[in-house]
Amino acid sequence: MNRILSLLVMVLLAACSQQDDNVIRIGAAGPMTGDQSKMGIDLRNGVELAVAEWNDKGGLLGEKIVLFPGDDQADPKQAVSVANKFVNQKVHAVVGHWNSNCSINASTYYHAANIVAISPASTNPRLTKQGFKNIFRVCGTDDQQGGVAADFILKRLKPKRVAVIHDKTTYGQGLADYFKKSIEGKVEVVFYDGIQTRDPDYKAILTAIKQKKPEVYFFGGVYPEAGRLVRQAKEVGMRIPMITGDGVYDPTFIGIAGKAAEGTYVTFGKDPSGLPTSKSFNEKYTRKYGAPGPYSIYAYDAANIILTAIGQTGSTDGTKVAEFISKNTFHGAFGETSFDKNGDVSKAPYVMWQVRDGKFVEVQ
Ligand code: ABU
Repeated sequence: MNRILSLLVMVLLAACSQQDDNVIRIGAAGPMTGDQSKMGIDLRNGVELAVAEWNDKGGLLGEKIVLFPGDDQADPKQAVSVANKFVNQKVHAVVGHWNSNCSINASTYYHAANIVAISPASTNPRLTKQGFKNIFRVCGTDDQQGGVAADFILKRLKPKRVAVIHDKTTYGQGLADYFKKSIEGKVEVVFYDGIQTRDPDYKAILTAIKQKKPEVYFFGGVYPEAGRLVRQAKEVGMRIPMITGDGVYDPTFIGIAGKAAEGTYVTFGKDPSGLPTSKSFNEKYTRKYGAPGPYSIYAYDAANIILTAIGQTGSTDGTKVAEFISKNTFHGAFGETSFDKNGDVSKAPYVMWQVRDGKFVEVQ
């Protein structure tokens, strides 16, 4: 009897794990849980909307498109588990990941399995410098935004003394280092150090920064830490602005920091909401999920690029899809996108934003 029961369980498990081969499988990977989950959910929603639109029009190559979400928890080790899961699930292409260290780790597995992956948000230059023809991104890179931040403070704020801190991640430290390289020799860098992510108390390092009397401090990192930093900077009596990067551009940062967020400078792309091409995306996204997050539109365009490439090549073969993506120009909600030989976007104009009256306002 026990043997029959075991056999029955095995048959049931096999049936459950069987892959439906008559669908197009698109992965959406990012931090769906944890303190950066807002970004992963924004990303997944953008992909889900694109997939729903294609399915409403009849699917692709006569097949339905199915979304496979993957939660990497903003953890590069977890990103490898997600990548392995996608390989086992025979996912055809991936939109993701959000964090640069997750994208870089996972890209080795996508490359080995010939799966096309487009990151909507990972900005560390290393991602596309590995020689992987199947790896792309639709955002800019940290050497570009670090340079824009440096240029802005040199021309507009004109400080003599600057402090630089980072969260010790591939993204945060990389961005801080690009910024530092761009200002060195022009202003004095009076403080440089890393913080621990998820640490609730940054007052010791902020007090050490204050003692060095900088006129501005740069932070390479993401919005949960940035929110606590500016809030606690006020508490230790610092009255100088933070300058930071795209990982902080979200209303959640202002929610965490409260009034202390006022005056913070953030580099990010231009606001796409006024573009005629983004109108339909904005309306549909808002109806379904509420206001789009900063990277929702990037994820939506990335998914449409992949689905267009599959449709136009008539194939889910990674090599054919990657080749089509690298050779063509795509017209998405954000406008025109084309890629250089590394898989980076040809145009990525960063601008400077500042928190004013509880909102991000473009100041450059
Ligand atoms: N670029 C936004 C933050 C995510 C990352 O690149 O790690």
